[in-house]
Amino acid sequence: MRVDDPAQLLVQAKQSNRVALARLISIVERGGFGARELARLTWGQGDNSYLVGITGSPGAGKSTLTDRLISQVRARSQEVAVIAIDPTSPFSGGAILGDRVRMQEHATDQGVFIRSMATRGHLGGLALAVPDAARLLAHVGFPYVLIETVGVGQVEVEVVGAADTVVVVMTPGWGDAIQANKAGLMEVADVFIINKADRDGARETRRDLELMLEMSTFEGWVPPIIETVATEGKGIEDAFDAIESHRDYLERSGAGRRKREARILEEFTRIVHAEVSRKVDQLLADPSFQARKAEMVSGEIDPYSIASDLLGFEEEKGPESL
Ligand SMILES: Nc1nc2c(ncn2[C@@H]2O[C@H](COP(=O)(O)OP(=O)(O)OP(=O)(O)O)[C@@H](O)[C@H]2O)c(=O)[nH]1
Ligand SMILES: [Mg+2]
Repeated sequence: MRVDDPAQLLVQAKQSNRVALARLISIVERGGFGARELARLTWGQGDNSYLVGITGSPGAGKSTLTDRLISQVRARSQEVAVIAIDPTSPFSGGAILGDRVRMQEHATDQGVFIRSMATRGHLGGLALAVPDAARLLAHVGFPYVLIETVGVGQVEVEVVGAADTVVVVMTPGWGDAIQANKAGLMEVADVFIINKADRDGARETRRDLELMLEMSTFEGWVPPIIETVATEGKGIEDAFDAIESHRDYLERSGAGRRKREARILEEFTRIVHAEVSRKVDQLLADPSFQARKAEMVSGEIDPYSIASDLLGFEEEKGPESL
């Protein structure tokens, strides 16, 4: 047996073996063959799990808030897994340590699994690693999965936007609502949290948000705005209630099922893109291409022709062809 055999680890992880689960997350993180094998093993199950995405600007208090939400889930005797995505730091260092410290209260609780995840090795990056990780956690039986990510880049917004409920965390002051709007977070938000409401400016942020919401159109669900002071545990029950209300809404209206279907199709598209890109890398590394590269560089043949040959495409002629 391979040390990192996904099937074997999966059996162990389902028996609440946290070391095995941590190893599986590392497999997801690395991407490649192991991650693909794992995706095959976990596909199509875990529909009973609820995925909550928590995003917002750096330092908004996402981890502190997540820590408090864990307590809410645990108070209902449910198990919860948390993945904190760490897309930027080159080593699994600072940010991860910070997250761990902030969620340390739960470190000895067997019903809580917390992991930071970096996705640099993964060819599909964040876009594939996050759904892979969420599916894995659902598969091993966590009814609640929380994903924390900094909502700055387009891919991150897309990824977190695929969660069942998307929580966007802001802080008082005039900047955050505008930044969130620019980042495209307004379209994916299901619940807004104004954290650090102990600071000045919470009312202004609420007003900014309300104005932006007035200019948007909603079908069925209007995102509520909840104020919290995560460090003091204030407003946390309201925040959790808002998440649960959104969940009820998704179930009642059928929007939840549509969202999940859209998520699968989107994931599929990403997988195809990643697979094609992997194939292209293989072709470019092939020795037969190296010879042609010399012809291209010396001006004997143009790059378009080589690209067509390489990919096995017939060149399409006609006004509509790209
Ligand atoms: N005053 C105040 N400070 C808070 C509140 N919530 C969190 N903080 C503090 O804000 C800082 C950042 O909190 P984190 O929970 O790490 O924020 P984050 O959004 O997870 O940060 P990154 O993951 O690094 O983007 C910490 O020093 C917290 O103690 C709050 O409600 N009020
Ligand atoms: Mg954090």
